[in-house]
Amino acid sequence: MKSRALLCFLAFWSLRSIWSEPMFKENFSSGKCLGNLQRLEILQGKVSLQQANLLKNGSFEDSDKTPVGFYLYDSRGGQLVTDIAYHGKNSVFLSQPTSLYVHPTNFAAVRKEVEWYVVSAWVKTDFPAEKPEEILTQLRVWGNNQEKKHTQVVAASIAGNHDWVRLVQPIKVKPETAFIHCDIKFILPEKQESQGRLWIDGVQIEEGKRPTEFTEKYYRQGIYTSPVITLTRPKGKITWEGETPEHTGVEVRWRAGKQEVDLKESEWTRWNPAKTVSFSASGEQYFQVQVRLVSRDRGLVSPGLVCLIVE
Ligand SMILES: [Ca+2]
Repeated sequence: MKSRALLCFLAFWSLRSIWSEPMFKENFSSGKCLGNLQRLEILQGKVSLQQANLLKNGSFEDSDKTPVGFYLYDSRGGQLVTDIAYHGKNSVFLSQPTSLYVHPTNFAAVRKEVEWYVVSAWVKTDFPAEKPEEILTQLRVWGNNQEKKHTQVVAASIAGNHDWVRLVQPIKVKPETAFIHCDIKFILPEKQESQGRLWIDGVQIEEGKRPTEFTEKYYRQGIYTSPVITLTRPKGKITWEGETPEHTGVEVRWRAGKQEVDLKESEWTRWNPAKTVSFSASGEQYFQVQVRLVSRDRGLVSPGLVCLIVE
């Protein structure tokens, strides 16, 4: 039963079809790629996407005069401030009707297999709205196809308030959608243009229908688990072949046991970023390798795993 539970766990983490095939043991043959890898990427198969903000700098902390990754439609109506913030030290302050846009370099790339994304932003205003129709802030979300044409527009809005309030807008993406971006629009009734002020912070785009707590983190991973192989000698090395574009990495670990049921989580080595990992498994017949593909790139860039060799 232990073995079955372990297999279920590994199947959950595995990237591709290796666990949908019957379990088999491969002989330990030098120089041979394990399993049917072809070219593994994080985007293939199951992906473990932990709490992640697909936008860079959603807290505006990376800023000079303007926050990196965003821009104001009319710069006269807004500025970066460092004395009021929902998260960190900075927020964007709008004192006139204008919009804060996500810069095109900061659009969130859409994965084909993901149906829902949710955009959220924390806002605060000192405008004392008296009527519900006096819309003061509006979150607009676009999904774009490859030609950058708008395919859908949705909006969420709130009236005046004093405390930080979160605007949330889920978006169901159409199949051709390649990017999601958004703007936060500040609208004032004409007669009261000089009375309202708006602060924006904690802008986030993430997968799913409901927003999670605001974060600046981004981390995506996929784990490939090799078939169990039989060692014919006690020492050797594990080598992986593939590519690691900027902000991505590949990590390898191994485990060994006298029997498959003896394999325990504690027997794993630490993650190792080297392309070659030595191992010593004296008397341990059963041997297995795991490779973790990691990406901190907010686009769709993934490391590629082409071959995994035990020799
Ligand atoms: Ca901030």
